[in-house]
Amino acid sequence: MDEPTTPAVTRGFTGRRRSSAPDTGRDTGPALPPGQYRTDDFPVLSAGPTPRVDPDDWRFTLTTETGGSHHWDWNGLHELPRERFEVDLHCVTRWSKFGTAWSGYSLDALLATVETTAEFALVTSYGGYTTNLPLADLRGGRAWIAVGYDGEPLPAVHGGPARLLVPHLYLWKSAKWVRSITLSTTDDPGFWEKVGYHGYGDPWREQRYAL
Ligand SMILES: Nc1nc2c(c(=O)[nH]1)N[C@H]1C(S)=C(S)[C@@H](COP(=O)(O)O)O[C@H]1N2
Ligand SMILES: [Mo]
Repeated sequence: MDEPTTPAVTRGFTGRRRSSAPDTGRDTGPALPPGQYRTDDFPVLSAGPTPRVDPDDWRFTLTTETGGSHHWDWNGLHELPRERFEVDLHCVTRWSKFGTAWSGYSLDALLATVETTAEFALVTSYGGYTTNLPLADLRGGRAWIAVGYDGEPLPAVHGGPARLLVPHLYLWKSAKWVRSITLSTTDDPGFWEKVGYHGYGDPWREQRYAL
């Protein structure tokens, strides 16, 4: 799918300030979360082989705690309002990459289709990767199903055709090759969370591991 010339919403291109970043009183550039270093590369971190998902076969399912569900295929996803956004990425392995440019669909738009009082979300990928986070962190214009990176379709190694992107949390929460989100009243740990990664993963509070 080509990048649309007129995105429905454009945000985040104005500058350096990130909502979750502490105000350092400086305007000389972005602050690094504690323990991070800056890189201009875009490292690839995958726990297994890269699934190759044809957009024609791609399906995304949102399921609520009562079993209600909503499905999108590739065309259905692209009927939602496309957003372009620029965000900083913070990986728990300590690299941060500033000012990455994406396009995709706000989780707010997808979540608007279901009724839920659940507090937690479990995200599952093609290939079996999972990660958990509070549902609140998928709301408020802070999480997207990303399909474009740097003006191109998202490459498979970075999660194409579609990945979750929740940049205010460590990047392991941003499930590549996203397939489903299941809403739940219980907080069920995902792939890395089961082996000791933090349940929430706020880079500004350096929540790398559950102690
Ligand atoms: N499906 C899936 N998503 C995943 C991972 C994975 O192994 N499988 N790794 C996570 C981790 S630990 C990181 S740091 C980021 C890396 O994203 P990147 O390869 O685009 O840099 O993807 C996250 N999402
Ligand atoms: Mo990571």
